[in-house]
Amino acid sequence: MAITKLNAYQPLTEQAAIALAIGLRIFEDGTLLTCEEIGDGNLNLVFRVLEQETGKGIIIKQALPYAKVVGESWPLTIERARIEASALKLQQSFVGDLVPEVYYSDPTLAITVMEDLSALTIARAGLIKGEKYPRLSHDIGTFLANTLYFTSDYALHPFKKKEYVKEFSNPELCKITEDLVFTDPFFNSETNDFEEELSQDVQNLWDDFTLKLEVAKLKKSFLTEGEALLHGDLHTGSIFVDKNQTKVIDPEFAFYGPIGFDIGQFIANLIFQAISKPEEKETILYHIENTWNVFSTAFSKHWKESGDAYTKVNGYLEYVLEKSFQDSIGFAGCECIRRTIGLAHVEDLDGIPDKVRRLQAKRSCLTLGKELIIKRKQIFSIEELLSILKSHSE
Ligand code: SR1
Ligand code: MG
Repeated sequence: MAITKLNAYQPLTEQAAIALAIGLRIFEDGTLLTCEEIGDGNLNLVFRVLEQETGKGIIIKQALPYAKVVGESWPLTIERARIEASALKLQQSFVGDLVPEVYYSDPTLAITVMEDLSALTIARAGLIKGEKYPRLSHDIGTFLANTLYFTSDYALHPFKKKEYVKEFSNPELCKITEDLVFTDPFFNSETNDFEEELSQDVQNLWDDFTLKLEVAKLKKSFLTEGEALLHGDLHTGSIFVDKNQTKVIDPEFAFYGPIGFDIGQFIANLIFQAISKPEEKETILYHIENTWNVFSTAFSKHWKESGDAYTKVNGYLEYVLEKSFQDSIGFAGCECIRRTIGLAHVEDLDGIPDKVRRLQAKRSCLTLGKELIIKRKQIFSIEELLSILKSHSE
């Protein structure tokens, strides 16, 4: 029986993924297909089905009913596959080919069948190798401006916006972020993971009540401010690139949240590069600056071309941009800290082979993260942010 006839969830095998591709008639009848499970993320199975004769491929991504990074002891809704497929389709309507094309999705099997991007590289891996991606910040700035503006109340009819808020209600995945980004790293939680040498630095963070109060405010914003449909996990591992194109993948954490969250996560993941690779610092700082400039220019353009009566009120756009900018800085600070001492680390830092340099880089992330969180409301321009970043990456 072809897997497409199944009406109950089961994890796919490589053979089942091939049967599914055949059932969907994506390839010519009778053609030789091979399949490999290539998932290296924290949560899902990812199958690449390849037509041997032509080299044409597709990706079948399947959500597992638990978090792969931890194991079956951490159950996790497969509903996230529906959210991911819906988010990709909606994002595509705003950003075109900055996201992969979705060919098919099935919420029961928790699968999304989509464009094979294997010819591209995951941005994090490429940046670690020292590759240059000239389009990266322009494309991500555009992705951010379009997806955030066109899913917000500034652009949508209020009924449509509320429909989307319901469709993208994503409590379990949000809870992961609430815990792993905003809570656990700031308390002595079991999920934390850091090198012993950092114990005193970490203890200092846990004892810092000024910091904790500011993180509490950022967490409140994440919990309560449904400004726009976020990607929800926009780190450099969620972006495929080469020199000519950029594709944002994996919006399984999508939900209605504060505009600054996606921007801040992307900036923080660039910061890991600036800190771990002094020789690339100028290029990375340029990407941070350009991301903000492209985002704010495109967002302003969309705002001026549409919007309700209030969007014409002098100073309102500037208020929204300033709030989003300062929120981004705070969220970037949280990401800097959680990727250093929390559950889910990044190779940019953990992969530094020399222990002294690695610890130094991690300490820079902690002090910078703290400064970004605490000082965010005193930073008014991208130039001021860059000068703080420069002082921490010397
Ligand atoms: C249990 S999931 C750990 C992390 O991986 C995802 O990509 C998110 O960033 C999450 O926080
Ligand atoms: Mg992911």
